[in-house]
Amino acid sequence: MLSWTELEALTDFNIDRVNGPTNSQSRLRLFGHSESDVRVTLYRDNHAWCPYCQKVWLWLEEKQIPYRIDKVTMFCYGTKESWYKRKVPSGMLPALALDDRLITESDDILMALEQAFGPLGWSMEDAKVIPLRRLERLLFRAWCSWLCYPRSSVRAEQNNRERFVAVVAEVEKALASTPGPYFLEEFSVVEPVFTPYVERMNASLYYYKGYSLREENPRLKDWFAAMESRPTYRGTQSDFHTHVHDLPPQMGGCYENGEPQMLANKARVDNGPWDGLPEVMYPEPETSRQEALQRAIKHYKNMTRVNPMEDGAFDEALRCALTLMMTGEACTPPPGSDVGLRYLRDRVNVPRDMSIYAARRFREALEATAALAGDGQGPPIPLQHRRDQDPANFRPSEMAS
Ligand SMILES: N[C@@H](CCC(=O)N[C@@H](CS)C(=O)NCC(=O)O)C(=O)O
Repeated sequence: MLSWTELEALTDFNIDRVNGPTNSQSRLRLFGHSESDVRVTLYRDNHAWCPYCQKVWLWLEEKQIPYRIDKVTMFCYGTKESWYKRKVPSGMLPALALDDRLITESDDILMALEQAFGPLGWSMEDAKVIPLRRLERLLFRAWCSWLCYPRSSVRAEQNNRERFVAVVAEVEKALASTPGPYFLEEFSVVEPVFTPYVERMNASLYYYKGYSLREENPRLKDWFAAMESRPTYRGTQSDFHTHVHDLPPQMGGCYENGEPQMLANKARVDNGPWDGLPEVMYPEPETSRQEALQRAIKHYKNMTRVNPMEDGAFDEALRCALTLMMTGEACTPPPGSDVGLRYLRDRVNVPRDMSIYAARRFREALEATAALAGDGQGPPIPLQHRRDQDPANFRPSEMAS
């Protein structure tokens, strides 16, 4: 098992958070401008999970508007910051400060940004965009009706599925009406409008219903591929594991249908193998392992503190997993590591902690090392809240730079 110093020598992963590719750790984005050009502050959740925040985030990144990011705790993760409640008494996210104006409601935010910086392709209020915004809400409601209510009967489950699939057919038709992969002739504001929930639908229906939105619908498949060709989207993109375990407290519950395909999908998202899941299809970057290692080194003290395993033993177990990830050499971790390592495997969050492929390699190494210790699982992921992920416990450690 390698020491922390030896592990540190195996990664030089580093990105320019201010001017480089879209990433969830930035606090300031300049796109080559100077700091005095910044007119915008985006208030978004610590977890880079809030869908309405992702919509505004993508828009700002696509338009390359210089902005600051202030991160706020969502209610189900911990205590809302009092400075934020003074600004936005409801505590709702996102909010955006534009010069001296504070704006809430993601649609109003996008419209204010359009006024200040011009539209992203077409305006939110363009006659082409309005029906597509309506279609997105229709799809959202059909998804909620299927996912978020316990099934009363096999027939009711079937009806909900059919209603959702019928709205998806409308989405396929809209995508087919232009020659390219996007909703309008070119990438536009319609993509940030659809992206957050289509991404969450793809994950949650695969896991809770055994339905693969991305694989069963050719136009959406092309649309996802086109989105994944953009570094902006890649930087905001989450994975199935993160979404399916973040959604239940946010949505007031997600209900499994218990069908064989659903059960197989669920086992795969939770325990692997993760390669090949229809959550990502662009080729893996060469730096994925280095990225995972760099993030683990930065945060291992906090990870150790919150882990149910005893600190010294967890430190060793984690180094075993990281050694495996970097060198391919398996090393047997201390007894009890199955629980400690699987606790962490279940709490790697994308894109908050690292990007999608880095998380895959990290989870894979955690699982393979845990399996050498036994088949014990960590404490279950809570369904009513996610205070196991309270950002107050993850303030940068002394190691952090
Ligand atoms: N209609 C609002 C919806 C925003 C919303 O529902 N935000 C949720 C997060 S997705 C929120 O801030 N909830 C409070 C919290 O979780 O702390 C918008 O479009 O901005």
